[in-house]
Amino acid sequence: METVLEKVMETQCPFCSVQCKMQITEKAEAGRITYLVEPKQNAASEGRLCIKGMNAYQHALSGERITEPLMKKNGTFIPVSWEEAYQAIKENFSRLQQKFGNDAVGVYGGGSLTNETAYLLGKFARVALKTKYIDYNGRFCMSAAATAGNKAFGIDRGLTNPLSDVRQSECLILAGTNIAECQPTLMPYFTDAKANGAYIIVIDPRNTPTAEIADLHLKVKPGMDAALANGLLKVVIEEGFIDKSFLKKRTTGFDEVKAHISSLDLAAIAEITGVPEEDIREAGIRFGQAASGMILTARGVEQQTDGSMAVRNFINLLLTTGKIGKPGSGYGAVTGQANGQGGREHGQKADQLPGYRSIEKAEDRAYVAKVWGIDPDELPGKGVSAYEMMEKIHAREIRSLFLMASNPIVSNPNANFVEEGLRKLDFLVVADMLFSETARLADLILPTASYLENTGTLTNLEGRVLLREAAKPVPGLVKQDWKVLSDIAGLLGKGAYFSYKDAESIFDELRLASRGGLADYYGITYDRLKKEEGIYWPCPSPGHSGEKRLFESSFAHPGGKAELVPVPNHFPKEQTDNAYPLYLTTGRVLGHYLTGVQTHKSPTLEARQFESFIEIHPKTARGLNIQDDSLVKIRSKRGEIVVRSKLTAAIREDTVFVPMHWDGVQNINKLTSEELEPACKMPGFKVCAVSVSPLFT
Ligand SMILES: Nc1nc2c(c(=O)[nH]1)N[C@H]1C(S)=C(S)[C@@H](COP(=O)(O)OP(=O)(O)OC[C@H]3O[C@@H](n4cnc5c(=O)[nH]c(N)nc54)[C@H](O)[C@@H]3O)O[C@H]1N2
Ligand SMILES: Nc1nc2c(c(=O)[nH]1)N[C@H]1C(S)=C(S)[C@@H](COP(=O)(O)OP(=O)(O)OC[C@H]3O[C@@H](n4cnc5c(=O)[nH]c(N)nc54)[C@H](O)[C@@H]3O)O[C@H]1N2
Ligand code: SF4
Ligand SMILES: [Mo]
Repeated sequence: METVLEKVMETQCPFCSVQCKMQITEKAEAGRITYLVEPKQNAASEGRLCIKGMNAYQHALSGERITEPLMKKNGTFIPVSWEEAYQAIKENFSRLQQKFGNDAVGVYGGGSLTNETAYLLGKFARVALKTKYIDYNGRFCMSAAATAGNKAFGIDRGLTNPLSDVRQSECLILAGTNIAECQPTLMPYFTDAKANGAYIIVIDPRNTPTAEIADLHLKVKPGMDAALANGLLKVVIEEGFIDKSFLKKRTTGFDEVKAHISSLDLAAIAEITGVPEEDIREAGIRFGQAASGMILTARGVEQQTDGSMAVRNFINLLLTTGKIGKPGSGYGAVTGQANGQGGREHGQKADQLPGYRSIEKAEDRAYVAKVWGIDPDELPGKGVSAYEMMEKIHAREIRSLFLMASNPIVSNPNANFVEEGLRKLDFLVVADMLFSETARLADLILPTASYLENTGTLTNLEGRVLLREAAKPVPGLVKQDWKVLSDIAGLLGKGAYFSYKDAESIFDELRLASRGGLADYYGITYDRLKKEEGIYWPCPSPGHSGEKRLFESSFAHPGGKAELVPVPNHFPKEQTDNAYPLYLTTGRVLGHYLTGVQTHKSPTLEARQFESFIEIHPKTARGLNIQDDSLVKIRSKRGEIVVRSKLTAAIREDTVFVPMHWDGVQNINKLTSEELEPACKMPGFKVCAVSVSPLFT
């Protein structure tokens, strides 16, 4: 009888911010290998998995993994040893830094990295390379909400409440968040809330599967959320749903907001937002009346050239009605990537040191320099945001880039410009497990571990820190990200600062570096994480249980008060005209993840959706002579792409939607605009002006 070999892997999904736990069983039987994926009980996902999680083993175990270092020689990738790869890094970085200064080498990270790697990447840039240029893809993801949270509350944590609060909430506003496709395992929280009698308001230019559960859907014109929130505030204030004692005791700035709102006209807001006045009124009354309420925003509101202010206006609404810091009442920026939360706390951001410390504050620099064993004066200053780094690459100020866990040619706005810049680099190093469109441009590719092979912590959308242990050894010559960073630092003569024996030893240093900071991880240990179902930060001491619900008695600003601020009715700069008559908005579909590098390698997911598409209203399509299921050309001032049409009345007539998961001729970011939000430097991915025409006439 043939023996059946079984290998059981306990892990956590590598994709979105819920961080569902799962078990993958590999069975070798009769010459065939099969995989059984089962969800595992854990607090956020409550034992659910979505289709991406079910199939996440496919890319990690696929034959397309990069398993050895690859160096481009005469235009072709040739396998090389790690020694040769490292030597090339040392030579090129040293040569370019000697010639053009330390800042000639830039570092670019990502929100799928573990906390340990994200922390180490920041230290690697500042201590090993001594460059000020480091930023990461979270700039495109979380930066608007982060800026808003910091300014309004004095702290930025995705959800201010645990997810379980959703079920107790009487009114939920879901603004620019498509949870049903982007965090699918969270949907039962919302359907249960509805079953418990909650009133659900969805704000989105499209009827998404999330909008399906709404009692009221406000089909807003792209980019007009700040104005819509002003309308809601106007109703709330005029109808008297103001929590006066909360405003007085716990906030500042309401009088200015009230004066600003009284100067606005509701009918005009209805006109500019494209939402009927009676619907704005109904939404305001429902939210104002409810005894508890939560507002969740995601990229629909945030990826705008006024993203941080639009979020602040929704926070104004929460504060005005006193709906925060209580069971069933709070704010949530629905985080995106697996470690979208932790990845933004520990120093990958241009102006940031671990624990949300600031690279511009003397006491923060001194504290972190002490943990790192260096002189504070050796720490570089702040660099620039992700897209601004691409501009510096274009201008040849940055000559070499070390890229870990991102595919910027597809995910940056104005992608043609970004690609042009990256091609000019003297030396591009990409650390990845798979070939991305950007990796193909690299001079050197370093093969790194997938989630199955890399131990580390990730912080989910609630601010709950979870430990994901490696489930199998690395394939081929692959190394963990943290190991690669430590090795290179050693080669650059900084080994004494990077002598880690494992991920846990990095985490222990991160605990110290974050101690006393806003995102304080000091009390969290691997031992605790193995026993508990995840621990919320801030957790300042080993005996502390972690803060599930923030702001119960005070906000994080000195003085303890939250800040309201008047927000103008912002209009996106790029408006439609005769040449570009439609608004383009962009986003996601259930079965693919970000630039698709991983999910396109999954046959199951790929079979569900193997090409991109444009959602266009049938009436609009008719006017343009566009048939359903036909190829169309979409053009903006910056470029053009070709995708297939999908006629649907689910979208506004003046708007089209294209997902972001495809590269090359389907790369939507060839069309999007480089204009950045002034405060947080978020690009306005969610609106630009385009023309659409049939490819064949
Ligand atoms: N399946 C899947 N899940 C994912 C991801 C993925 O790629 N695929 N990515 C993960 C990541 S990193 C992130 S950041 C999150 C993103 O999660 P979401 O932000 O929920 O996803 P998006 O589809 O980008 O945008 C959400 C909605 O905003 C709407 N929208 C567009 N313009 C506007 C506007 O002007 N105003 C308003 N109110 N809404 C607008 C879109 O129609 C869309 O339905 O998802 C995470 N989960
Ligand atoms: N038009 C438009 N553009 C957008 C958005 C949008 O809504 N519209 N959304 C933006 C948002 S929210 C985001 S988050 C960005 C994301 O966009 P990107 O930063 O490009 O993210 P990914 O597509 O996930 O690319 C990640 C790469 O890292 C690799 N990788 C995954 N895990 C690891 C790891 O642990 N280590 C290493 N070394 N590599 C790893 C993957 O194989 C892949 O090649 O896109 C942004 N771009
Ligand atoms: S993609 Fe998100 S919701 Fe789906 S299984 Fe993975 S972590 Fe869970
Ligand atoms: Mo994201």
